Amino acid sequence: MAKFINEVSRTFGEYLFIPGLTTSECTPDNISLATPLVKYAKGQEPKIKLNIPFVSAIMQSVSNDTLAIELARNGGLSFIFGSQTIESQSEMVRKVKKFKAGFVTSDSNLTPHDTLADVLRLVQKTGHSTIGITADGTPNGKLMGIVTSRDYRLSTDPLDKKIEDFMTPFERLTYGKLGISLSEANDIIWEHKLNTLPIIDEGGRLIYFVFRKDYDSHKENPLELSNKENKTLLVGAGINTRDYQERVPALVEAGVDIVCIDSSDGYSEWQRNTIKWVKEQYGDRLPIGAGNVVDGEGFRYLVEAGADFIKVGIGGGSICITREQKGIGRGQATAIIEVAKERNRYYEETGIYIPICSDGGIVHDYHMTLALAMGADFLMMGRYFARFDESPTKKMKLGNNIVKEYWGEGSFRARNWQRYDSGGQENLKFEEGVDSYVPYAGKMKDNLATTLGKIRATMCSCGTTTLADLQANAKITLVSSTSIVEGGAHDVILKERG
Ligand code: RVP
Repeated sequence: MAKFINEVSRTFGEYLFIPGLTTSECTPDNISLATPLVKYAKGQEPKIKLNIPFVSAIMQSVSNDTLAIELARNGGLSFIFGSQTIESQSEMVRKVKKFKAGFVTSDSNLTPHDTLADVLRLVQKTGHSTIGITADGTPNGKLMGIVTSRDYRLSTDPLDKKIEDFMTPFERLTYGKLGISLSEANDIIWEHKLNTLPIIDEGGRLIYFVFRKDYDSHKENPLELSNKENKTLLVGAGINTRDYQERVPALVEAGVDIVCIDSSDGYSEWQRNTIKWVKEQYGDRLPIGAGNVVDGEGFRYLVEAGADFIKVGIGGGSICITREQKGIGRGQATAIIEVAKERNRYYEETGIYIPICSDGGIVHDYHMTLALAMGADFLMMGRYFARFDESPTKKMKLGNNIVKEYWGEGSFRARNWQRYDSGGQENLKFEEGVDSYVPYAGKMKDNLATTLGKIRATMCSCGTTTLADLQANAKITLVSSTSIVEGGAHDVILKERG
């Protein structure tokens, strides 16, 4: 007979916190949101820790290189989506690893033989007024000169004037050599009253520009998640259980710091085989996350196969219709609570702590704090990040609202059949996700400041200053549906905002 679990499976909206004693130490500045990303033995430090407990979803509409750079600069980590070719995914990883705060690859380039008309066209297209003039017109070609708006006069110069006749030529340029630090570059900028400093390699090729205005932004990111030795930002990548033997080596070559198997249902022999192969090839040098699971049994299976963290959640994602289509899943809060129980048992038995990641289903910011208190070490979010400037999708007007596109990996649009693979033929037979819009929300940094501010405020109310403390001491209560109504504004007539 089938096994029945009679306990109702619940989600975050059904719970609230009850305050603990807020001591004088519980102030927002004293709160640390640092959290382990990978497993570690009792008494030791995890090899990678996040500075904020957020990772971005392994999705086409969320995690590209632009979002990954911004999230790492703010203390979290992205897993670059795997439903693309090995080459393009590796290229995205490479871009994140190459990113150096304040050092920008030139996106506007021409050759000395192009004309003023070409300059105007390019300025119009990119909105950038500094143009790198290289021998072959590529961003990293041999540097021949620079053109800025100060080099031409539209009222007198003919449009067919050759760039070589008005650019600031290489001989008259001040430049920096590849390898100099940002503060050294900035000293040169100030000393020579420059707006832009080109950085060249020993072959005279243009590698970066440093712009005067970029310097301060570097100082604004105290939580940046980077490799302390080589100063690169950390980045992860999604993989599947089909082409991992080709994909993983290419990602490693590109510099990836961690991979994660991306699947809606991770309790499978395919995942075990993938984890084992990665561990045989790379040992501890390449951590690997696995999932998704929703109970202790699935958790233990993947942990025993060697996974470094476990991702939890089936069917709770905002764009996900897996529960409707296949009838599998579990309320996200119950899934986290159950897996966390097994994780704690495993820790008592072995002395190995396995971080768990709550994936999907976050609606309000306090749901994040609940997930963390229920035992998640960090959260994976799609919808939350898709709303920001840095996500890869189109921003558009829909009626009176500004929105961004957001689609599931199981939609026909993404066609990520590997994520929903049940073995056998390689195709997507039915959709498990939808194509949608989300309200546009602006810059990631501003939104993170508000969200993290709320998490810190809740932690202060709970009388806790670390996430481990929150997991151990939070008091959480179930609420009735009537009290949920009471939680919002009620019995008043709301005034229109703004
Ligand atoms: P959310 O943050 O609620 O938007 O959920 C994001 C999560 O949803 C992803 O990390 C992934 O686990 C899941 N997902 C992605 N695509 C689909 C789908 O098409 N069903 N689901």
